[in-house]
Amino acid sequence: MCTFVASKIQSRMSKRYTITSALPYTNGPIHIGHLAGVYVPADIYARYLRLTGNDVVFIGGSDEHGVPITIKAKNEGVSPQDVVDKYHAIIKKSFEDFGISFDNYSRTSAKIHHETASEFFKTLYDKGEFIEETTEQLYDEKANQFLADRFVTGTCPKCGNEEAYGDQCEKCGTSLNATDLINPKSALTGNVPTLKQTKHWFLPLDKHEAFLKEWILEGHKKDWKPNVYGQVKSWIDDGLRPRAVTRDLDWGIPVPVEGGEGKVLYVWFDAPIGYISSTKEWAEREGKDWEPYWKDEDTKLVHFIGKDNIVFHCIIFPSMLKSEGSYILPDNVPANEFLNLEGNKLSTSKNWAVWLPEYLTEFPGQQDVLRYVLTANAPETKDNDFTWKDFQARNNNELVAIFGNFINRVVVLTNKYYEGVVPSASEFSAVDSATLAAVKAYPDVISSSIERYRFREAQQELMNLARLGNKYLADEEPWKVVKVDEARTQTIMYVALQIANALATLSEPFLPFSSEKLKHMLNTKTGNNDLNWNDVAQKEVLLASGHQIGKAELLFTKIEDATIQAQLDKLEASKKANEAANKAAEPQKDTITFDDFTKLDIRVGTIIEAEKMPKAKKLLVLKVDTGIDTRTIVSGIAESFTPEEVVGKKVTVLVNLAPRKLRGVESEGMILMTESAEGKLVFVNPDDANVPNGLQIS
Ligand code: B3M
Ligand code: ZN
Repeated sequence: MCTFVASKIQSRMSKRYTITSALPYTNGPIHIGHLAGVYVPADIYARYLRLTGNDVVFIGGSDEHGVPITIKAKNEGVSPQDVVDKYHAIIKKSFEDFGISFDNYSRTSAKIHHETASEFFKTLYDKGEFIEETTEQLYDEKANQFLADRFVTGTCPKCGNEEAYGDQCEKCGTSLNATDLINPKSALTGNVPTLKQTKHWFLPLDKHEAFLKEWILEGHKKDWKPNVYGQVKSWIDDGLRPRAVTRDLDWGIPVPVEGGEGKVLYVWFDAPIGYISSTKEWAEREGKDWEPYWKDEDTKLVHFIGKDNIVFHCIIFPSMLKSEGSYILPDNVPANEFLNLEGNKLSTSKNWAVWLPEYLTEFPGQQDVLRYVLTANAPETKDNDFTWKDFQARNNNELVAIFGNFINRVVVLTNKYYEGVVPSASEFSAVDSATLAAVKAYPDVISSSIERYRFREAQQELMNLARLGNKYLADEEPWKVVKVDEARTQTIMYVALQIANALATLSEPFLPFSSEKLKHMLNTKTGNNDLNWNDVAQKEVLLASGHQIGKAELLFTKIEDATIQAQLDKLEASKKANEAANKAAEPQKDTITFDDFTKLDIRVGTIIEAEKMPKAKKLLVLKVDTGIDTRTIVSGIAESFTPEEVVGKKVTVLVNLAPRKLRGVESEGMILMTESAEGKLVFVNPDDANVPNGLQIS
């Protein structure tokens, strides 16, 4: 195995890589699904490639155009620019906080992007790569504008859902054209839209079919992930059609050609060009040339995305690049499937998510734990589930018990026995030699997984190295040997310290914060002991005898049950709130006249006594001070309140309801109640206000 390893490393030459990760829409913060599907794997890949000496640019940025952003702005009564400014800052900070090591994080509202995307469109236009077509689109006469897909709602022609959107029915999943909707309505004004002619530019994907077939279906059958390849194949097999790349909207990049007034580039036309503009921005800042990163055939271009973006990155963007003519095409598009949370789909609108800013306040300093769990459970080949119990178990049983425990023992014992100075080894036993040889094999084992985009497998191998260290110490028991054999103890500690420093380097792509901490503990940031990836396999000595290490700090800390329960409770509350919000409201009753209303005599009162009605589960017998008298009211609230809980409560009472007997007790009025989100009865009451009893409610 070892000879194979060495030869493989020598043959791996330094290369230029352009790594992109999907530009998140800037209409909300990001959550664990984004991190697991796109940004953590992309970051592992980028960090690994830098550590192995490659020329890497890792590109990110915010996607600030598109209809959802304009809708959010409208709902909040602010401008789209306000919306994107707010979330761009939040998202950018989350990425920094979680160690996503972008070389540049840009935004599509940046000038350089507007220029780049405009120019790109212009080039394709001048080359005659578009077809122009005038079609009839829905138009809102009142708002004076064409209605983009999301601005139209109506009845789905497939399933009858009355709230389908112009691009999709969320009930049955059918993808629609706005003109397919029955009884369409403008989401802007509620008006019935009219049809009006409008001209748009289309990218004739059908013309690129042959090239796409050859490039992907034949060229990448083996190296692209089956989920990606399969989706692309089914799109191509279905037959590709021209796709509009402009929209009638006022938020976006203006169409830069004659007849384009009042129109903007389709968000999916401009967004991927954002990768190019972000690269340009980076190159300008760094004094580099951006072009080799996008135009040199030797550059490897890799797009990290979620599965909902596959068609855009594998069919549409490559067709754009190919039409332009001077760009390279992606070498791979390792799209992931989706991450679920506690068995349910992550959802922004249902607040079913773990938001990164919130995680960080609740688990300060524990970014690596989340990175670790998301990689261990990455939805690489199928949708996967994040559960808080698994989060806790992986932290406590793996990071704390294996990795952390090994490092802690090594550092503590080195300080205890040798005042922190790495001892020298005398003779290696067979176990020592085998252990050191095994350590040197890890860089290549992990590389091979990373290079095939198998990040969970790669991280498992990293943990196997920590396991190896843990087992070595447990088997060799230096804490016992130290009593009888000084030289042997030194050798054991020397070997263990070599493993610790290998871990400090090899963990960097996965656990960057812990790697940094470990390097600090081992005091390898300066001098000769900070290893790169290949050093671990190639250097004879990984941590030199005589080197002074630092003091022990905890790398990971145990997460208690109560902490996990608090997270579960939070999700439970989201679920309840959703159920309440989704509960269909009762239809309105028949209208009443004002005279009808004034017949009701509703007063403020206080419950002064309460007891259970014998043999009735639901009933309490109450004495209520109504301000005009004290009367008996029988109320069906015993399943929501104990008698003790209600005594002293202010309530609203309908006092002129005809008395009626319940279980032999005459009830002289009714207490007004409603239901909480959890289905518990609650008083409709002036509880907090200091209102005198008897006050009329009118
Ligand atoms: N903003 C969709 C998304 O966030 C879109 C990605 C653009 S990548 C060029 O899933
Ligand atoms: Zn439908």
